[in-house]
Amino acid sequence: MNIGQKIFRYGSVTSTNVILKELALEGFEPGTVVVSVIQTKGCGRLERAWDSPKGGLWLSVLLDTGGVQSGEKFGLIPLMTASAVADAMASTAALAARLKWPNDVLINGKKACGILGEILKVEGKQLAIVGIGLNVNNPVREGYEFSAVSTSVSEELGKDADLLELETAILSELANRNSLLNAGKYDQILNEWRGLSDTLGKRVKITTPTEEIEGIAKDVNESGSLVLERDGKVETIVAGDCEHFD
Ligand code: BT5
Repeated sequence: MNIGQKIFRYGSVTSTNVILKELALEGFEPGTVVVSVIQTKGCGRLERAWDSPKGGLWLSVLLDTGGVQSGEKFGLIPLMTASAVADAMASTAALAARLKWPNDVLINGKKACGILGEILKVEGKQLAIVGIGLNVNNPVREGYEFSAVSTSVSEELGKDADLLELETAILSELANRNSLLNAGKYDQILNEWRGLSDTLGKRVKITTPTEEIEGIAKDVNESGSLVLERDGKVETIVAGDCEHFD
């Protein structure tokens, strides 16, 4: 099934990722999409809350990852999804988005979109759910710890954007990259991400559940991990929160 051939649309759900997981377990095929006007319990990574008021694009996509040759390549899914969102924003809203490792899409240095990837097995089939939260016509709410470092498409454009047009473009860009992933064209995914990256070349601080690491972001490796240079030594980081220093 093509991505977006079956789209479930809701006014309100807890989390589109949670609903899509239920649908996947019921047997709905890869390519199925869940979109909701609001989420009452939108989630970020590490069970953090994702603010999801009306006006944003909150969606999840069930991906077939049957062609992926090894589990470590699943780290490429957030990267290819971020590139898909950036390309869709460029083509539909003429916005030049940049990417922050591992899962953020920035406009003018502020987070406009977060991505939540999850892997699941249904009847022996390896699938992935990718959740995309893009602030579109919802001005970022004030009073949150993220307010000052976040933005939305409408804030950057100075006018509202067409939600459906953005959604369609994102699904089509994601379908292209999912095909690359299943065909083993990992370099193409990585090179595109590198070209859109705002992280590479910068001094960064990475916070993991156990430590804080500062260094220069050198590259992403073939499994999407960040390659960092610290005190002349090279380290790879699989997951963490990244802060950019200028
Ligand atoms: C993410 O997590 O950035 C992943 C967000 C994924 C959301 C989508 S919406 C559709 C699908 N369904 C879901 O339930 N989730 C996915 P993380 O990197 O952990 O960032 C979370 C942090 O971003 C929070 O702790 C806040 O500081 C901040 N944040 C929360 N809501 C935000 C928003 N609307 N815009 C910008 N930043 C936000």
